[in-house]
Amino acid sequence: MSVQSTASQTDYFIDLENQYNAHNYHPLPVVLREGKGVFVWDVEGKKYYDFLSAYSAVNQGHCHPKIIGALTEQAQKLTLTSRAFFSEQLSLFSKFITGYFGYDKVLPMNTGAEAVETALKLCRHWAYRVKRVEENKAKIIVCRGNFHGRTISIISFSTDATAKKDFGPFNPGFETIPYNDLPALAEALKDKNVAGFLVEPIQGEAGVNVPDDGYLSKAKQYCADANVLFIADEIQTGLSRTGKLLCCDHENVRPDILILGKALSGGTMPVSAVLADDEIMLTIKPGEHGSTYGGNPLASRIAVAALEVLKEEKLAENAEALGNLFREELEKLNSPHIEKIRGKGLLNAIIIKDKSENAGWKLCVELKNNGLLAKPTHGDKIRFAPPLVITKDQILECIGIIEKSLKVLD
Ligand code: IF1
Repeated sequence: MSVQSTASQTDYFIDLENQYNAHNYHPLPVVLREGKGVFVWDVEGKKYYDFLSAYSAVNQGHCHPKIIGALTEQAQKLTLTSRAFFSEQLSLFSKFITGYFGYDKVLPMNTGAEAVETALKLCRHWAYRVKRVEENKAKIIVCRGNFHGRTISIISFSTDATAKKDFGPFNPGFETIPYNDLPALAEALKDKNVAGFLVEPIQGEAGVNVPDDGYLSKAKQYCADANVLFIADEIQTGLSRTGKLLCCDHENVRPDILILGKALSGGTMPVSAVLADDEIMLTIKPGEHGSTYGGNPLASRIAVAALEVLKEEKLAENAEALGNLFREELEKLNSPHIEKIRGKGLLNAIIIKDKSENAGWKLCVELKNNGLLAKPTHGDKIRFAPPLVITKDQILECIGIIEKSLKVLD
């Protein structure tokens, strides 16, 4: 395939993608070709700090050598068997990940949304087969501002009009309460048909919405008292992103159902998983749930390597320390354009004061021009989430880029 001269390669590939790809995103005008660690390069050869990390799927850094090594080795042996047969790699992965997180069993899937759907189905099975809720009456509580994926069931309980408009009709069985609101949860839990409470320990898409200290631990206690499953969606907050292995670990909360995805594969391919103890997991019988690629040998081998890297390279500790440094240095800027800084570990966001339509976009284009890639969410919130392998010097360099770029809002 011949490509245009380097000067207009960016335009050439943008035109191709706009011509032949659905317009379900509005990407920043940059065309990426390569990634390594905290850096990505565009088709013009320009280097950037990646401060999105593919929405926290690249915690271990782009193309981590150990993870790519596991991928390339397994890819030449056996990639897919389906679950019609046992597989060496799935059995090894299952033992490894259940020991790693301390659960009886794992149910492996592919995308995060599939894992969330799996958790919802597990919760309903448990409701009817263990809690003895009346058939088709099970309810699952969710939070306003949630983001759990894009399937019809999941957007049925979204409160974001953009995510759900003109996709109806929607699936019943969900009740929405305000996030970070314990009295509202206590009230909702009075309904004996409630089977589960699905919550993000920090709401990512909502703009890194961090709940009050104690919210998760009290919510878990309320659920236990009401015989309701506490279901933690750690797809974005898990795997060392917030400074602990799981965000729930900050409050020593052990979810009844734990949902993982994204960085579970280190950004190589879709790998997700649901973990639970036998009372919940064994409610699903053979033939009641599954997927073609769920638990495939390639994904299993990659996930073991991706999880090993988190501990070997102490990425949670690095996220904790450098996240604190990042927020402290942002505060020290005393920028007239920053209304709020919030986050935990290396999952952070700023809220800018300029609420005009394109202010967030304009800042992100300027950040791009200065060598740092980030994306606005809901207009005035800019998420900053670099790979967890970033160094102190690189954080300080990026603070300089952010300081310089904020001037575009003057
Ligand atoms: C998009 C952000 C959005 C997630 C949580 C489940 C899923 C996600 C907590 C589903 C996925 C991605 C999806 C992507 C943008 C990004 C995202 F929050 F990370 F920024 F949309 F809200 N639970 N989040 O964050 O996992 O099926 O995508 O593997 O859809 O635009 P998935």
